[in-house]
Amino acid sequence: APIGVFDSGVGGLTVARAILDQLPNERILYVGDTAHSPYGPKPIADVRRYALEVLDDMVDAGVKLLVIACNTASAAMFRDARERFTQGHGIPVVEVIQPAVRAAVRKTRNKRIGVIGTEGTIRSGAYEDAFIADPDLQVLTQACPRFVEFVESGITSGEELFQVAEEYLAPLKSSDIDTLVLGCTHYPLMAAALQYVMGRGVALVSSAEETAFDVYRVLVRHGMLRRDQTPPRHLFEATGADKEHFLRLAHRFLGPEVNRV
Ligand code: DGN
Repeated sequence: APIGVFDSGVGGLTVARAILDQLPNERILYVGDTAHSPYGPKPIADVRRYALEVLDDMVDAGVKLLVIACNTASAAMFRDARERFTQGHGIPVVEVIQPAVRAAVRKTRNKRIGVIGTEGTIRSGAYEDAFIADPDLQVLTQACPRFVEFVESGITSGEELFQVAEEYLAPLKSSDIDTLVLGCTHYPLMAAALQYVMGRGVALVSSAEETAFDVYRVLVRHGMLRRDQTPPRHLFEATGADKEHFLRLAHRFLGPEVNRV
């Protein structure tokens, strides 16, 4: 059975990419809810409803594990997904917030951590909640809504992006954070620009990479690693009508593995 990787659109392909790199023997069924993307600016209740509907379909399609590869969806409905699919069907659910938070806690030295994400993610307070175990931590959050547009139009460097990034990140820079969580699927694609603006002294945490480590851990724990050594086949699907657009963007996020939508 494949690993089900779910996102609001193409962004979760950065998570799929990390899973393909770290677990090259696993099969992936990817579904991007392009019919309803972007999730970032939408009310949390709507995001929860859309996401649960797609996850229901993925469970019907027979996935062995669900990965909520979208920060906004994770913030909106991770607990609902656990209740519905893990308790209800015995299917483990991995999301993107907690793996990144654990990595940030390991990395920070001065206990000042920044988190950037969509409006929905930041407004939900999900990151602050996830960091709460250590009361000494100072968590500074910043919504960066325009980054998604930039990345989806292929702009991941250059003067205009640089200026917007300077503006968004100014409060985090002046608060002396030493660790920055990239709390949105699109941000790993502009990591160089973010690293440049923040300076090399700030450690970036990619939730994509950390989530892939978590997928491995959960597969091992449940005895679910794929044993078949034949090359795995993947499937990449989108709920929206414009499959061409999805495919074009998907190649940018994932590379040549996107073979069918
Ligand atoms: N996938 C979304 C996230 O990680 O928050 C970003 C895209 C969006 O829906 N705005």
